[in-house]
Order: sequence, then structure tokens, then C-alpha cells
Amino acid sequence: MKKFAGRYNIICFLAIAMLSLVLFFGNSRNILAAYEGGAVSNGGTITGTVKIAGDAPEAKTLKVDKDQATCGHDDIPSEALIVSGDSAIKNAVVSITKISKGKKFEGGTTTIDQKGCVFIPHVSMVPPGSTIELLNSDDIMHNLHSWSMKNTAFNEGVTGHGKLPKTFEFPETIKITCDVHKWMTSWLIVQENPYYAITGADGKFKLEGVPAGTYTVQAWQESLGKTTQEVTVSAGGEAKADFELEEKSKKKRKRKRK
Ligand SMILES: [Cu+2]
Repeated sequence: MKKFAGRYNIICFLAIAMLSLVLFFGNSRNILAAYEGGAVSNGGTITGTVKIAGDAPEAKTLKVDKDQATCGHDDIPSEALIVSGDSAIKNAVVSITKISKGKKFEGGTTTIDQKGCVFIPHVSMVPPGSTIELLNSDDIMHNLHSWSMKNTAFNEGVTGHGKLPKTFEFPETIKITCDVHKWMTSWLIVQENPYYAITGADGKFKLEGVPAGTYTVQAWQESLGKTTQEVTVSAGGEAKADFELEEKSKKKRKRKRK
């Protein structure tokens, strides 16, 4: 009887283990296969500008209070919100939130550098499954701390002129900081599909090769959050979508007044 129970336990254990494996790999494959890339004939474009609602806030600076021989003695301009004279926002990310099929997903950033105690680029994007070289071009120790939930989080030191390759499997907006120098922040967006753009100083963006259809397009900025709108693209056509993002403090004040 004991022998039978032992065998029964082993069979149950193996069955559960196999089921777990099937569910795990099936599930992760589903996540990775969420977007199907291929040729798009007669795709349209979505263009527009991302601006801040109301007056542009005063530009902020960050205090450099460590390793000044390498990082410099002066305060550095904060990149948390860069607004030009005509309210245009730099480094906003515009993307189609859900699209299952479209153009091939290629490109994306290959490196994020820590140079002069600043992350370069400040905002970047990669397809899921990409490996990025996280570099340290300085001659001092930096740290790489990823505040990720879906991808494996890391918090590791990187020596001067060292590098740390990391792979990002799942779509997620990830804040990366250097815990040695508190002013250093970068944002990596592991984007589900290739329909994204990071705005330049003029706040402008262009999404190309979009199959005809109606989509939810999102504009996101690290300090202001996100907003969405429905955009319809016709075959070979150009759809316009301008976005306005509001400062969180202004939103709160409005809510209180209501
Ligand atoms: Cu650092």
C-alpha cells in the first residue's frame, strides 16, 4: 500500500510539474507573440504635436553634490520636463496602444550610457526581447537600478568604463536610476509594437506605415502622465493628432474646486 501511495505521489508531482511547464511557456509565448510584424502596403501616417496645457513651468535644475571632478560643479538642467517657448514638450512618447498586426518591429536603442553623470539618452525604446548594453563612460563608479515589475529588476554597480548587458523581455515602462548620484534618471520603454515616436524639442511626432483602421493613440511624459485619443487612419492617408498634457498639480487643483 505504502509503495502504491509513493508511486501515486510521484505521478501527481510529475503531472503538476508538466502542467506548470506547459502553462508557463504557453503563456510567455503568448505575451511575446502579441504583435505580428510583416509588410504593410499603402500604410498611413499619424502626425501631430505634444504640448503642455497652460503656461510652461519654470525649468528646474539638479544639484550635483558628489564626484564633482567628473560630474562637474554646476547644477545640471533637469530633463524631467523640457518645454520649449511654444509649449512643445520634448521626450514625450507617442504610441499606438493596441495593434496586433503591422510593419516589422526593428531598431530601438542599443545602448544607454552614463556619461558626465547623465544618462544618455534620457528616454529610449526597444522591442521586447532586446538586449541593451548599459554603459559607463565615466571614470567613476555608477549604479544601475531598474524599477521594473514585469522584467527582471536589477540593482548593480558598474565600474568606470564598464558595461552591463541586460535583456528586456516584456512590454513595460521602466525607470532606471543611478543610486550613487541621485539626480540621474533614465526611462526605457519596452514597447509592444513599432508604432511609437519620441518627440524632439519641437514636440512633433510621426508614426508611419500604419495599416488603415481606428486606433487608440497615447501620449505619455514622465512628469505629466498620459492622455489618449482615438485616431482613424485611411489607406495612404495622413491623420492629425495633437495632444495636450496637463501638470498634475493643476489637475488636482481643478478636482478640488469641483
Ligand atoms: Cu551615477
